[in-house]
Amino acid sequence: MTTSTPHVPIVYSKEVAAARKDGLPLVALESTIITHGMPYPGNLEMARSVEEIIRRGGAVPATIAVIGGVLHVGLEPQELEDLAQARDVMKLSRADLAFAIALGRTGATTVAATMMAASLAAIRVFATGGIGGVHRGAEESFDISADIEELGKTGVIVVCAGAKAILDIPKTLEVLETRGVPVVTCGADEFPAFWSRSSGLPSPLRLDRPEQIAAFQQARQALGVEGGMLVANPVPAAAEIPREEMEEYIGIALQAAADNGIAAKAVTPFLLDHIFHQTSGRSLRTNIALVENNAALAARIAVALAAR
Ligand code: PSU
Repeated sequence: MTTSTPHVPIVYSKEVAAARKDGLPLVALESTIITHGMPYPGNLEMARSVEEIIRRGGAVPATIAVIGGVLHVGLEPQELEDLAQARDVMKLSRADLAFAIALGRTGATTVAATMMAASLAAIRVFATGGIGGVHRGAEESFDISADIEELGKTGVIVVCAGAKAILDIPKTLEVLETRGVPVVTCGADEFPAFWSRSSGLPSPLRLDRPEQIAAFQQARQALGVEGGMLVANPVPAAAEIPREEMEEYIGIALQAAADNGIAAKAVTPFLLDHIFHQTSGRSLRTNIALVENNAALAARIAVALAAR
């Protein structure tokens, strides 16, 4: 009988393996946004352009997914293309990442599962669109994303455009605070609301330069503080959909979700898809613009961390 902890085999893409060897800054990317967050082919275009933006920023992209039970950190171009069109892909979080690995399944990683994989691969920065959080009506449904718990535990910087406005943002910020997760908005006093620059809520912290964010994270580690940091990066003004307008779409989508009995993991993809159809695709263009913006900032943070 062996008492040693078994290691999860990780398959690195050629590009990521070379970057690890050369000590280059890496930025993790999730795959649920590709498989459950956006329709094909917009999802593939987004995934490719985000990787390219990270390269242009002087870092190396590592898109994370489980393919046939194997944890991949960095996908080859064909793997990315296949995943963007795949059906019956699991949406993996902390509760079932190991399930997919053990049972040979294919699954996309959410923010929570991507943070776990990034941490295993010693990647310190991760770019996404918007984290999951406390859902509206959580006092009844108990629906709180596992992303929040993961941020409290795993030491990765997550760059997002705020919490998705479909959530209860004040409660999301409350729970993040309880879990000891710093919420830093870059370049604004207000915490952003994904499609909109404004949430009506002040950001707990503000920093305007990637070097400051890197210094803050390093100081947390020196203090022995566990867990990640949430960096909120408001969507570029040219691409935003104003908050009042979004609230209308969200109200209609939430009602449709209730009418159709949508629950648990299916809620967020359902709402995103409903809003995509209501806005005739405009919400998707905003979503892509904000992820690209986050990728650029994440690359700058990764470069700043590597220089310290
Ligand atoms: N950002 C996007 N689109 C998405 C997501 C993030 O622009 O679809 C995904 C992330 O994978 C995140 C998930 O972890 O939404 C949240 O799902 P839930 O609310 O079920 O925890």
